[in-house]
Amino acid sequence: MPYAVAEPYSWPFDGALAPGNTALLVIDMQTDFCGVGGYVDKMGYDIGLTRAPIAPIAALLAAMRPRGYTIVHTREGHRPDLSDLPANKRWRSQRIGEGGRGIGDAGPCGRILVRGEPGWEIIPELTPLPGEIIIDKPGKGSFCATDLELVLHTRGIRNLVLTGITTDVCVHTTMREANDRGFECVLVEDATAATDRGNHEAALKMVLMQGGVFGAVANSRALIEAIEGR
Ligand code: C5J
Repeated sequence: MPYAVAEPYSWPFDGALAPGNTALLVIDMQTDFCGVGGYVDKMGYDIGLTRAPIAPIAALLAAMRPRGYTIVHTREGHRPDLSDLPANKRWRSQRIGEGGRGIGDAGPCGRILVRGEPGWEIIPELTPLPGEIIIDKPGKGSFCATDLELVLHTRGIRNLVLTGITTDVCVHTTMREANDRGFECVLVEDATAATDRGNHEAALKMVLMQGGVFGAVANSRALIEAIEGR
């Protein structure tokens, strides 16, 4: 059975790891979250932290793409008319943004987290290939107000490998949403990152409680070894 070495249990729970039932989720690897001049950069956080997962994600893509695994990329962002941007989300973002600029306002990479703007694009290092699934989401979770669940069920996906940024916000929210929907989740510790190292560590620890309350935690090397059958 192809299990990956993981904590607090070898993943997936039943050893059923296969291209037909497993998807790689690459969450919000957008310029606004990890690029120079993007939203996170302009809020004053260290994009060295949010860029750290790029190489491990690229390694997972390199292992999973040729074997036929489903690849799903997500982008957090809002309609240009901001009709899907709750007032409280905008207000909070303006409290911390440089010069009072928040989501929807103009920045060095275009309007912050607005669909079609340069900052909203997925970074060039992880550009989706033709045919890969892209989910545009207005919220932190990837299941809220999207068709992700339908797409995964239609493909027969049961296992989710979660990567991307940020561990404590969009990745965790997505993992919790997925777990409650019956998906078997693993969070890849070196292929995720937060804007705060302590929050990343805490988010990993939360997964480990209660026998794996939301799933498991593994590193990219262990997953690649399982995927490659080593
Ligand atoms: C945040 C995300 N942190 N992708 N978004 O606002 O985690």
